Amino acid sequence: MNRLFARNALLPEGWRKDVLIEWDANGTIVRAEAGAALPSGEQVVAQIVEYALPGMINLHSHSFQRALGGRTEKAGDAVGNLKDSFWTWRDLMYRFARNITPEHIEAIAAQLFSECLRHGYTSMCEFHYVQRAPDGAMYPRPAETAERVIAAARLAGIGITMLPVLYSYSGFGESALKPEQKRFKTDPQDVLRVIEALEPLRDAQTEVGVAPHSLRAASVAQINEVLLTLPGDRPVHIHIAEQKQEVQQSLDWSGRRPVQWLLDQVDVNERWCLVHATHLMRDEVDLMAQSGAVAGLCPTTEANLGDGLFPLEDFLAAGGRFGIGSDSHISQSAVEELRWLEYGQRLQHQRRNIAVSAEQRNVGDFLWQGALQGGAQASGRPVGALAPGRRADVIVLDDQHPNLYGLALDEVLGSFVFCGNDNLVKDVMVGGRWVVRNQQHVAQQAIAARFKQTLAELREFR
Ligand code: NGQ
Ligand code: ZN
Repeated sequence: MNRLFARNALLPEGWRKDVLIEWDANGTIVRAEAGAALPSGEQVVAQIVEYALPGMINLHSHSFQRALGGRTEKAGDAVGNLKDSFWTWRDLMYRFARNITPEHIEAIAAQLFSECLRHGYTSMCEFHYVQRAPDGAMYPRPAETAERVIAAARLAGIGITMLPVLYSYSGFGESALKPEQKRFKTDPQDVLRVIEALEPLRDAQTEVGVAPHSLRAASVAQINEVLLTLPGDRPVHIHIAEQKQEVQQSLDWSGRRPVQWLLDQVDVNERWCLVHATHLMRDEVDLMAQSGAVAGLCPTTEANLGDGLFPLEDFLAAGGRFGIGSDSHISQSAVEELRWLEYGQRLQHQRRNIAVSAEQRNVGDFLWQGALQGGAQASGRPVGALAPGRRADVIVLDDQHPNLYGLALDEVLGSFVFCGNDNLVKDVMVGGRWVVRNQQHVAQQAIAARFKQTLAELREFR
């Protein structure tokens, strides 16, 4: 029976009581009504839960980096001022990417996706750039590695937006790729070929967009060339203004900052997700907010890599849209991203309760609902709300956990997002199918065994 009865459910308009959710055979919600009667008699087959909310969208993922976790947290040989930085981390990551196989890519992604599901995410946006073989040749199947990541999403049962990456240069001004970037090399024609090869895989759980890696790795002319051919409704993601050095290089080369430069030269609109956008001037904040693009914020990775803090308060005041991603996957928890997002702002401004609006003063509710809306927009898929026409992507909280005892409804998300470190996500449904039951992923053992084997094979990468 395709129905769920939630004594409390988070609808777009807020928490509502006695919500009956029904979906069709394809996993799309056909009904989500508050104040419904508890199904009785023959209909009691409905499942009854206490707290149901829409699963979160993870709008920025490089899934293979999950296997690097914990292995880059040791200081290198600092010589003079050459301290560890984003760029030294990137060298390690490149070395790790050098020899991974399509099988490894699939195994790591499946593990990651099962973990993301257990921690509240029901959709991923995969910013996918390891597209060539270790020797730099194209695989016989141009979408080989992208297909592996999609296969992993299907195995784990998570929704996915695959974003094949355009990656041609090592820096501003079209400088040649470095040898260690040869597995990433694509030009507009390569990317369009991959997108075409993925076309038959598009379905209710799978969308395909594109991702110019950054203004360092793709030129404006190339970006516009790809956009000319890509259907107008597909999402477009780009890394931008993450590091101060990148902003400086952009200024040196073009006289403009990266976000200024992009907004000047390219039609950036609602289909765009600007990932990180950490280092912005006030006018860039306003222009970016006005563009309708989503800010793709990845607080745990941005902290881990020493990026800086996004000007969230100004951006929200300007009407900007945001979503969250776990990027390098140093964390797989939606709660942790949202918590860090707010805490970064509190530490910076030395105030409290910053991610709120006049209409929504509960920080947890504001963050969860905001990241759902922005994430759904960035994913290009009908997700992020318990409403007709959206996917039946639902997480159920553990109402037996002490952190949820004795709370008013408008305190539930405050506790979920800010209180303690236990995982309160108990059951997870994607497209109407349960994929996490009682905190266990349904294919956890097989997926973990393959991941363990993969890590054993990738032990030595330095
Ligand atoms: C990436 N990650 O593509 O994995 C990047 C690092 C780069 C983040 N930006 C590489 N967090 O930007 O050149
Ligand atoms: Zn990234």
